[in-house]
Amino acid sequence: MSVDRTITVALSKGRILDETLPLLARAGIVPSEDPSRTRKLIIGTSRPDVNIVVVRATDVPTYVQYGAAAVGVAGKDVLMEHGGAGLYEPLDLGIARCRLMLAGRPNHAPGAERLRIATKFVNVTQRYFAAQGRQVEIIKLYGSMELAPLVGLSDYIVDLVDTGNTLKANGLAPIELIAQISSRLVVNKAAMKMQHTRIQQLIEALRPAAAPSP
Ligand code: PRT
Ligand code: MG
Repeated sequence: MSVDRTITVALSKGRILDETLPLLARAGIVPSEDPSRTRKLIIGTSRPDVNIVVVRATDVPTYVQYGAAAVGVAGKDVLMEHGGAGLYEPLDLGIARCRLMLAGRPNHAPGAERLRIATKFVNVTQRYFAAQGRQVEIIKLYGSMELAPLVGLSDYIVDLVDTGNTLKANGLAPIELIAQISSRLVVNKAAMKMQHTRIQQLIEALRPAAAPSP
């Protein structure tokens, strides 16, 4: 970990970027070009000591874990799946809210064999069913999970649900709530020590914009 004067913030395109930029703006941090339009991956900001990097949502914890970005914003779903090694999670930003759910066809009667669950959240799903002593077979997918029960690939899926429209459009229904999800500020543990003042200032600047603690 270098004693760097710059704080790099890792964000992902899409809803996290869209909902984080207003929070950063209130903390006085405005990107020097539109991160959703530029092809640049490292973007300067109105603060000479703060850069933004744009990475895949699932890669945010990895960049922060290894200190390539001192801080980042990631969904709790992504953090649960990553495991959180090397990360502090000081702030619930209350943005990009949704629910991680078990879902399936409403009248589906599973066979006698082990339940098959299609998901990209393999670790979370494994832990969820293991904690209940339920034996399942997990089928890893990278997207379009809703298709799996329709074509007989799986009995159920574990996926994120917001409005429920995607499930409904595919004749699926939510079955069990696994976790309430929102996006969190994550901080590299070593950076939290080495750049403590700078990072603590950033946390405090973002805190008023964040979700009120429940
Ligand atoms: O898209 P990419 O593969 O690059 O990565 P990603 O899908 O992880 O990124 P992105 O931007 O789609 O999601 C980033 C984060 O937003 C997630 O990690 C969640 O924490 C959060 N979030 C909030 C959501 C949703 N709401 C959401 N509705 N992420 C995904 N969805 C999808 C869901 O997977 C399903 O396909 O939207 C669909 C369901 O929406 P409804 O409204 O039809 O229920
Ligand atoms: Mg997506």
